[in-house]
Amino acid sequence: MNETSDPISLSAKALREFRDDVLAGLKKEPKELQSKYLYDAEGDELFRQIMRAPEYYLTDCEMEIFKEQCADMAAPLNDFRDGLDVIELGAGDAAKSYYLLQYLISQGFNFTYYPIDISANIINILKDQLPERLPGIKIQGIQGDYFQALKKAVATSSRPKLVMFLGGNIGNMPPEEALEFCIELRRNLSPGDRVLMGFDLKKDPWLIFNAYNDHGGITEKFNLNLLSRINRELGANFDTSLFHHYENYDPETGACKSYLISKANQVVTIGAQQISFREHEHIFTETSQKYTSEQIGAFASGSGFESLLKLTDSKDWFTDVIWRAV
Ligand code: AVI
Repeated sequence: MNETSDPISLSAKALREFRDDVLAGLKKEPKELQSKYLYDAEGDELFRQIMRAPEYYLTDCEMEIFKEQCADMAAPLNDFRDGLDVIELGAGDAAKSYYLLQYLISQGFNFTYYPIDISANIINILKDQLPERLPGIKIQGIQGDYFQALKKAVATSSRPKLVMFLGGNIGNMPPEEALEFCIELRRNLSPGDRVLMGFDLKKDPWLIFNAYNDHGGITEKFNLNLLSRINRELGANFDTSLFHHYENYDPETGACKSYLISKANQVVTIGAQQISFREHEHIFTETSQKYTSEQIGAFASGSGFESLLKLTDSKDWFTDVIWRAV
């Protein structure tokens, strides 16, 4: 989930798409904005701060799994010691995958690491810095959209693959879309290939509620930054002090949803268009879906994978699973 949208680097096509999506979403009833637009340069920085917030447990839990259970994680890859492509969708700074890559090197695996990210900047940083920290690593970064880049990676070699999708990013898709994503992932792989995916688990609803309502107000800033981004890039005039962040977790469905709420009746101008908001009207901005282990198993079987391994952190709050394409 790392999208760099520095206005200077944003192509005309991407800007047009952004404007069309924003206007279409704000003309809907109820209003919505797509969560992928939360991640411009400001949004990336705010998300880095969220990951350090004491209430946001996801990163620490998954980091613990990677720091302490790499040997278990690598066991289902043993058949591929002599040749493996490790592909990471949305690699970011590879802070967690670093531990697995280090372990694979220490165990003499012959592999190439293909980090995929929408941000060319992130790929360049990884290509420069990772070999300093992991001498001997073979790395081929690919900038682009997940599946478009995955196709490129798959086309470059016929070795077995491990595709990683970490951080609970799959939770930012509604469940039906997440299943579609797994089906599309399977379509791009061959029988025997492996997937390593991180899912946030259902738990005490207060823990989840607080993770998206941190006391420092970083999540609120992160959410409001979407309106500031629309101001910056689309010439809009949102007054962010007239909106507030609201999050709601439903323990029945596992849906954790973020909204921006209008504090007043108001009219906002976006370029030549005017959008009206009623007092208390909401804009849906993001879903962060939580799952049970049974639901995760159903994703695997429903998309053509067999579950091989399930690792959890010591609190049982987050899980990384390994699947095999059947
Ligand atoms: C990137 N993703 C997994 C985060 C999450 O937990 O859904 C995004 C986020 N939104 C608010 N806080 C964190």
